[in-house]
Amino acid sequence: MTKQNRSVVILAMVIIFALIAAIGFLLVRGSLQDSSNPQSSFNNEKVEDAVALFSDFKACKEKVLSQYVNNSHNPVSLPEESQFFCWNKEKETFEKTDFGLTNENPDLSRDRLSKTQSADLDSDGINEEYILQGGKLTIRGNAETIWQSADDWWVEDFAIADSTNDGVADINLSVWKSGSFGKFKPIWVKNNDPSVKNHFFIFNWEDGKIKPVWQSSNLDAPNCQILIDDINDDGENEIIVLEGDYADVPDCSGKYIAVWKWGEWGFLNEWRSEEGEFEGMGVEEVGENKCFIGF
Ligand SMILES: [Ca+2]
Ligand SMILES: [Ca+2]
Ligand SMILES: [Ca+2]
Repeated sequence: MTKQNRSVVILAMVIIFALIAAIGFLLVRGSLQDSSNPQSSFNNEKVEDAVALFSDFKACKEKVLSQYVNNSHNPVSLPEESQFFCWNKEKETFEKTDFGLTNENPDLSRDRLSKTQSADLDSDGINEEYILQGGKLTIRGNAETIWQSADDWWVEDFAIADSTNDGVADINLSVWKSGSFGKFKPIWVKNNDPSVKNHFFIFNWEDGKIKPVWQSSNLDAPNCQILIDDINDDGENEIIVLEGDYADVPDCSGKYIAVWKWGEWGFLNEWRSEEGEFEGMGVEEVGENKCFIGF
């Protein structure tokens, strides 16, 4: 090799080494910037590990919930911008109604941390306790735990009432979980989207056990709160939900109030409010009417 050739080879090696060093520096810098942003790990759609996505979601959720610790058990005084919606029999629709303010109604408190309901759904004459705490629903009876929601679910809210109008009280859950389907996905779906989305699940007691009755796939908007009541006085229950926005995840803040009704195999949307900001909602009897309130 001539002296000139040797110089060219050395120069080429120096250039290649400098390029590798520059690329390496940029890669390291990029990954540090990513990890320094706490949101990035949750929003990173490229992570296809459902377990990792759910555990990120749960950690964020617990962080958000801790902000509500101090005021979670206080009754809510209705702020001035509260909105009342009542069924108008003549027009056959829900209408925003001006009733002025109702103050300090403890039934309207929305507890973001825990919620307990008692009901005898297995008809043994003794009430079971349905306890929601830290994203987990536990059913207890005779001082024993009868059932618990899955570890890879976050239960946002629940309601015990006959949502399917078949005369049997249902356990209705608003659940966050990773993946649109459970163990069995429809054959026409190639890839199960692993992102954490909100679902509506219904369970019943059957032969002394809790059995799934109906489970939605990913909902278009998350249900932050569920109420079940016959809100238009037709003898059948409606489901009134406080709909949030996936953009607010891990928080769930109300943007719309929507009324749904059980159809033959799923829920049909009957009505939706205009966009607003609702911290919570409640049902209240106003004269002969039953109205729901967004506050
Ligand atoms: Ca019972
Ligand atoms: Ca039912
Ligand atoms: Ca009804």
